[in-house]
Amino acid sequence: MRLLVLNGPNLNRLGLREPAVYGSQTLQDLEAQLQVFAGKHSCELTCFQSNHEGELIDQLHDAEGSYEGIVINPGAFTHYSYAIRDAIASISVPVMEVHISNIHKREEFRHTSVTAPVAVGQIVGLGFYGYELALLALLNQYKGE
Ligand code: CA2
Repeated sequence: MRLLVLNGPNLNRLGLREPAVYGSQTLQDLEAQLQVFAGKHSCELTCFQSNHEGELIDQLHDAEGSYEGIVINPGAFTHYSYAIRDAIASISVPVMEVHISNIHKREEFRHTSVTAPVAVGQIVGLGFYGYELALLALLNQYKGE
């Protein structure tokens, strides 16, 4: 099974600022942790981060036929990007949304996700562990098909 993890804007800054919200580990730590996790589950994992909406959209489009599942943390695009929402809706690959922090406990503008309604599910507030759970959910769904 081939899986793709997409991280959106500013997630390349993990571990550098705001450790109380996002922890002290870096994006590189996260991706290394997920590679180990994928290896244990005999999955092939690709990780990609971008600060650019269009690049994330291109990755979603190109995933069709190349991946069986996608985990996405769209960063702040979560709250307003109809373009990313439409890109998720335009592909048949299942997409799980993840947020490191509990967006519902934070500022009002973070309570809304325009992307969650077109995702299989949403995991929030569990730190990096949320990405592992999202991968596991995709794996289980694929096995059950
Ligand atoms: O909790 C999450 O995973 C978020 O998707 C992270 C986004 C934020 O805009 C969403 O509302 C929730 C922010 C990405 C990381 O931003 C950083 C800011 C300072 C230091 C490190 C990362």
